[in-house]
Amino acid sequence: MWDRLLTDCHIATMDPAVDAPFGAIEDGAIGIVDGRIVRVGRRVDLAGYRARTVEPLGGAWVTPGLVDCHTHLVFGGNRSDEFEQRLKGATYEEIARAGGGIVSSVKATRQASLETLIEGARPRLKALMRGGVTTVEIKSGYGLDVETEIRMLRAARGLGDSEEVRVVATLLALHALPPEYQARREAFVRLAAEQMIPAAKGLADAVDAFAENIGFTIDEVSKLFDAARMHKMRVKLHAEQLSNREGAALAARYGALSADHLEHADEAGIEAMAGAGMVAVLLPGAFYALNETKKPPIDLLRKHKVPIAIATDCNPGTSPILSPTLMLNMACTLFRLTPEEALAGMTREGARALGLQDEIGTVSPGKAADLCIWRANRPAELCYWIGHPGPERRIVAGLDA
Ligand code: DI6
Ligand code: FE
Repeated sequence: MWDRLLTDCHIATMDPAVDAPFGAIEDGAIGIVDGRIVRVGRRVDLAGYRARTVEPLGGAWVTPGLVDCHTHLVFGGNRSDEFEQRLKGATYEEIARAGGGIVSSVKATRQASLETLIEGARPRLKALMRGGVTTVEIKSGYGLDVETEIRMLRAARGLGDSEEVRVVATLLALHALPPEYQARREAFVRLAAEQMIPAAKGLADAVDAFAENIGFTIDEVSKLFDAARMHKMRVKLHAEQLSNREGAALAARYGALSADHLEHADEAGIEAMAGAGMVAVLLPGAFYALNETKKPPIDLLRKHKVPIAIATDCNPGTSPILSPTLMLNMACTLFRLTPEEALAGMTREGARALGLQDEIGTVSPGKAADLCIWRANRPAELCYWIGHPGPERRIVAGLDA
């Protein structure tokens, strides 16, 4: 006897084994036991099974729960003042060099208690959940000292413990150089490698860095990644967002989960990513908010069959975005992804970018029952609306959330 049988629905399984656009099964049904999907198929084929509750969904579309695989959801304060400065003509890089940018969020974050960080982030998390998110990655990176980085990771964990959402926490150890290390870059990189990583072990699932002219050099990132490797932690990298530093190739050498942003990536970098089995995480919200014009090389990613994930990059500086479905739209409108590619980017490939591809990301037997139920006639509607209100219901681990 199954726990639940969802029936009278269409399913965008996003499972490549289902040979149809969106892996769609029309007029389908889903069996759930102990929080996991046990059977997915056509309604007529599942009609003989018994379940404690049988729920006809009135022709709704069911998708995997959305996966937001790149956010900086936890931070103190916000940066609406810099938004105004940018509107007057200042660039993101100029503001950063003048001591604003990431460093201004660092000041506010260091002053915030664990509770303030959690309660500040909760409404943002709830907005993402209303939009359909069932798994979210949250990075640290606004502490830039051991104590505050750990507090941020605890805040991420605290949010996961108190809300119906899976949280994956990432130590963003090299995000910006804090003011007290201005003339001592090497010492800061050592602090990150030798103290932050060991302290974050067990709390963070992966280690990240910002390879950029206003961030860190390839050599500095290598030192961090060497330490991550020593502590058996996976890595990922903010790469080629504002310029090409050959970060994608570096990440590939360390077997990274993903390289993220990639607007300025070249073919050599993309080839290296393909060879390492990495995911390209594209962040159309940051591209939009910074009014960028250089798009990530989508055709090269397709040519080399690098999986594409899409995420909000929710952060106070370059991507103050709280809507996952808006990212689906922007991935299509700004980056010319197909709706199927965009939805795969926030489900199957988002899961892959977190190393969770065997657990979540498609509606397939054996995976966790993380689902969204949408009142829609076609899956492309999820990408088509600007300002979509979100799914009618979310199910996390088989339970209504
Ligand atoms: N790239 C980004 O888009 C964010 N961090 C990063 O490395 C921006 C973070 C911020 O401006 O606060
Ligand atoms: Fe980011």
